[in-house]
Amino acid sequence: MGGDGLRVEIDGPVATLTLDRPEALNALTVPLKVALAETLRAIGADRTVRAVVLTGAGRAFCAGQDLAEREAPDAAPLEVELRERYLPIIRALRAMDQPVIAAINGVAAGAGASLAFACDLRLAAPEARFVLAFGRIGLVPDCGATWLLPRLVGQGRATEIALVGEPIGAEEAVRIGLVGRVVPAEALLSEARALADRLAAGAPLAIGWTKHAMETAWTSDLDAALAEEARLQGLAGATADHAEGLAAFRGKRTPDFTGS
Ligand code: LHQ
Repeated sequence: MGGDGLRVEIDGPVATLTLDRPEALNALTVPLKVALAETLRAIGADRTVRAVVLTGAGRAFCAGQDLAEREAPDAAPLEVELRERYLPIIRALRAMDQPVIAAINGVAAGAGASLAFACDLRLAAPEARFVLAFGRIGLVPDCGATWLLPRLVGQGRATEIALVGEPIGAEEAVRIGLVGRVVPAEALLSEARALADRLAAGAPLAIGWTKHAMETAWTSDLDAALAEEARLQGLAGATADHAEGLAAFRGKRTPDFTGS
């Protein structure tokens, strides 16, 4: 795994993926997009990985599509590029059972902002900012931004962000619910790792079901959401991890969840 501008480090139950083209603010090229999609799919199938951190090398999180690459004569049409290169990344992030934490160390622009939106949790350094750069270059929001952003900040604010395109700084991002919290740049990765470790110590099946239930509830009515919760609770209640959680509570000890 890894290569082509993506650094992959697996340490115990936590995988850290670093977009690693700092000279171009980690802009997304075809090799990087392919590596990211393949890595996310592989990690999604790897039960030993229980949480993922996504971050950027250098001073940016990700500047979105590599604009120089788009000028190549053989560049694929935008719709094809999105369908074949970008959507597998967004789908993999949303489909994987493990929680993904974006550690947003700097600017997240265009598709780079969408990448951060598609993660489950977001921590930001004070230097982080979100730039919905699409409008400035005559494009529309993509990579799930029209779907993900309203779910994070509400339709009114999301529409304003998408149409006006003013950069959103770290503190404002926290205020509007786009980011969980701001942490000093030098502590960003260790804080993200601490959060990942905490999630990795949870019951993996329940965490995966929670992640998916939180999402499907948006597109269902209350009755359907209640029924889905009941169905998932039936599954969760039958796991060894639930029995372990109860036993640990009774024994006043930390549970040892195995994902079964
Ligand atoms: C870059 C990039 C970049 C290449 C900075 N590419 N080199 C999806 C489907 C298919 C195609 C179309 O689009 C999409 C969705 C999208 O992602 S559209 C949005 C694409 N991204 C942008 O429009 C952002 C472009 N970048 C910027 O506006 C600025 O660079 C930001 C605001 C991100 C950061 O500004 P500064 O901090 O002032 O840095 P800088 O502009 O000086 O950039 C530093 C270097 O990084 C510079 O290279 P150089 O060789 O001059 O040092 C830039 O050319 C390079 N770079 N973004 N997307």
